[in-house]
Formats: sequence, C-alpha cells, structure tokens
Amino acid sequence: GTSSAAEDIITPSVQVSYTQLLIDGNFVDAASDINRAVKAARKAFDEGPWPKMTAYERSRIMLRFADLVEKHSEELAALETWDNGKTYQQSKTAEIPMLARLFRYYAGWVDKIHGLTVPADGNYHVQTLHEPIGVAGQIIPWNFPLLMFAWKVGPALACGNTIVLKTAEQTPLTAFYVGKLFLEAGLPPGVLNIVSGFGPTAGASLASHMDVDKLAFTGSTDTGKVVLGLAANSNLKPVTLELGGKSPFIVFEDADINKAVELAHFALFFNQGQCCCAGSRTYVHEKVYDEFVEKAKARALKRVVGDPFKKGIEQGPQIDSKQFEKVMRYIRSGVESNATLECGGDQIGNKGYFIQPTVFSNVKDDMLIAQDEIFGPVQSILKFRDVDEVIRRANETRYGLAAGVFTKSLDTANRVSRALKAGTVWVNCFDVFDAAIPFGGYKMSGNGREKGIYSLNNYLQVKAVVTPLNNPAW
Ligand code: TXE
Repeated sequence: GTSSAAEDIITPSVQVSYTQLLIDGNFVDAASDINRAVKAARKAFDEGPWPKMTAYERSRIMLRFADLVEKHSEELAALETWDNGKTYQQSKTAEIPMLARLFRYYAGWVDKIHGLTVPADGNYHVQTLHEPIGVAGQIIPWNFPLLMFAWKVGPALACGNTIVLKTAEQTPLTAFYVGKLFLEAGLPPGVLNIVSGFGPTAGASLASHMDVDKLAFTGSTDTGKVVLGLAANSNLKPVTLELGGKSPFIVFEDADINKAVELAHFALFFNQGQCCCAGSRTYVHEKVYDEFVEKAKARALKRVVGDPFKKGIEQGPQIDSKQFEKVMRYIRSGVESNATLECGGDQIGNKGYFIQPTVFSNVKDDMLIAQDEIFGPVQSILKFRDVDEVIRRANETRYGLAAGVFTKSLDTANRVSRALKAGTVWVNCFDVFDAAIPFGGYKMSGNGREKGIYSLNNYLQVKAVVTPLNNPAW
C-alpha cells in the first residue's frame, strides 16, 4: 500500500528484502558467481525437471508468476522507481502490467511449440523436433529493468531453457524480487539464476562461458561488439543483440500537427529520454516547420520534472552521473555546432541528475547531436522538403531500430514505411509495445527479434529426425 505524508507525495511502504544473488533456488552472497550460476542452470537443464515437465505444467507456472506480479504490483513499482528514477506512475501503469502481460503471452506459447513432418524425397519419414537450446545467458541494461527481464526470460522459459541473467549494475533490485516470485510460483531451483555485477567482469565471464549455449544482450552498440567477440572466441554460442538507435520521427505537411507534436515529445522524452528507440531525429516538413518548433518548445517547457514519486511528475532524474555527464556534453556540442537552443540546456538544481527538457531546432544531419545516441531529454528538430530526401536522410545512419511516420496519406505512409531501414515503423503512433509485436534492429542496432512469435526462434534448436520407411503406407 501507499500512504501520503504530504498530499501529493507517494510514500511507498516497501522494504528492500532481496539483495542477494538467486542461484539454484537459494539467495546467496556474491562470490565468484557466474560459474556457480551456470553450473546450477546446466544441472537444472540436463537433469530436469524443467525441460521434461509437460508444456501445460510449465505454462501454468508462468501464469502463476504473472498473477503474483499483479499481487505485488505496488512494491514492485516502488522498487523499480527507487532503482531507476523513472516515475512511479510509469512503473505502476506501464511496466508492471506489461511485465504480467508478456509472461501470459509466452505462457500461451508453451504448449504450441512443435515441429513439422517434412515431405522429403525417397522413402523416409522425416520430422523436425523443436528443442530448447540449453543454458541461456542474458545480459540486460538499466533503462527498463523489469521489461528487459521479461523480454529475455519470457521466451527462454517458454521454450524450456534454463537461464543465467545478469542485471545492470545500476538496477539490481527488481529482478531479485521477481526471482523470488518465480520460486513462489513453482519454478524449480536452478532454472532461473539471477546475478548482479559489472560488465567487464560478470558480464564478460557469462558471454565467454564455455557452458552457456546462447547469449542475449541488450545495451550499447560498443558493448554489443565486445560480447559478440567473446561469444565467437569461446564456444560460438549464437548471440542476439538489441543495441542503440537514432530513430527518425518524420512529420509530413499533411499530418495532424498537434498530435504529431505531442507524440514526438513523448517519443523522445519518455523514460527521461533513456530509450533505445527514442525518436531522436525529429524531421519536420518545411511548410509546417516553424509552427511545429514553436509547439514542441511550448510542450517541453510544460514538462514537469522532479521527484519521481510525486504525483503529476513526468520526468525524473537520469540514471547516474556517467549518463548525466554524457547528456550534458551533447547539449554543449549542440550549442557549439550552432543548432538553435529553443529551451532547456541546463541541470535543474544541483542535487541529483535532473536535466531541463531541451529542444534544439535548425539541427543538421552532420551535427553530433543528430548522429549519436544521446540517451537523454534532448530533442533535435531537422527540416526537410520532400519524401525522397527525407527517406534518404532518415536512412543515413549506422542505426536502424525504429521510426515514426506522421501523415494522413496512406500512400506516403506505405511508401515511407517500406523504404525505411528500421525494425519497427510506427505510423501516426509511437512506442506501442504489445507483447505480440516483434522488436529489434537493422544494421548496427542489432540482430534478432524479441517479443512475439519471432523471439521463440532465438531459444530453439531444430533437430531433423530421418527414418527409413520399410513398409510404405501405399
Ligand atoms: O551500456 P553497456 P552503459 C546505450 C546508451 C548509453 C550507452 C552506455 O546510449 O548512454 O549505451 O550505457 C553490461 N561484457 N544504451 O554503459 O555498457 C553491463 O553490465 C559483458 C542503450 O550502461 O552496454 C550492463 O548489464 N557485459 C541500451 C549491459 O552490458 C558488459 C540500454 C549494458 O551496459 C560488458 C543501455 C562487457 N565487457 C545503454 N560491459 C538499449 N539498447 O536500450 C558492460 N556490460
């Protein structure tokens, strides 16, 4: 429950109960953890019962877990906000319901994963078995601790794998909490092992472990390259990567401008700007450019920043000093490269990592703020003239995670959606994250898809079984 000291402050009545690592069904102190965790996952995979349980039983454990998430939603939301600094409102109304929804979605897949019979030449009975890969290593970032947990663990469990998951060093708390809920739901010991720890030590040892059969990583493109190398140089485990982005948000002259302004604002500022798919290059048609910039600035000036537990707050602090400094450096770079600073640009107060919602106009493609992932509350607005030009410019990036297209014309929407090299195109909407919709990147935004049916492929091996038919059916 919550009680309020001052009228509008939510004071969560929650304690941090689980701070130890979860290995083999027990909470233990951190030591040399990765090996221990991988051993537990290996044993739970090889000896069972998890991969050998009926699909129905496995599905029911995942459904029970989703119920427990809802039962403990207030504590979980409070912990997520404490850990990360995102607003309690967002944790409670977006992350927790999506966490439960995602596990229900994958619980629905568990008893629907099956192979094919294959009409091969010759007198053979040929079938494919879709088997779990084994021990999945998963490394997640700090910007959406619970959702990244869900995107990784949901499909891995649905396919019958066992897991060693490493949380980001900034945000270890909620994964331990939901690990406890999984044990309560009946997940056998060793199936889901959760370790916290730093990247170059714990993360690297997981990525290079000889007994980890698959690696899933979400984080920066630079670290993605490192873990891919570690996987290649150890046992060639397959790797899926969900990395950075510099997603275009394109507003055509026929768009509903007020709606486009609001969604462009949301696309960039949501989660303190700390989204891999943030709409961080706002391209606006020259005919509506001035109007759009005025309105985008007015909206940013209205954005309410402060204590994330306070009602009505839209933006909390950045995650840590390193990220705070990075964002401030990019703001300085924007000013130095002569983009027009419409509003913001400074720290708020001198305590914590609060940054004023910042809007730059007259941004050019070759400026650093239009090329690099800033990962903070800094909107860059660029001007364009025609469709071909904006398609070309939108695609001129090493990234390809997502894009937004705002137009009333179906022809324009179809043409641009097909031409953009991005894993997701949102037309007249943004950040729609249903569990069934696949998500992932083109180019240096990564490989593989998470969520939806596509994520199952990341966690399955296909075995072909070929048997001669001595007595053909006819
Ligand atoms: O990321 P890292 P950081 C981007 C964003 C941000 C930048 C840096 O632009 O400003 O990355 O953030 C683990 N071997 N994104 O430094 O390093 C680490 O412990 C194995 C986008 O936080 O990629 C953590 O668990 N693992 C992104 C995870 O990798 C290693 C979300 C992410 O950390 C490792 C986060 C190593 N050598 C940042 N080094 C997105 N795609 O949403 C680190 N890690």
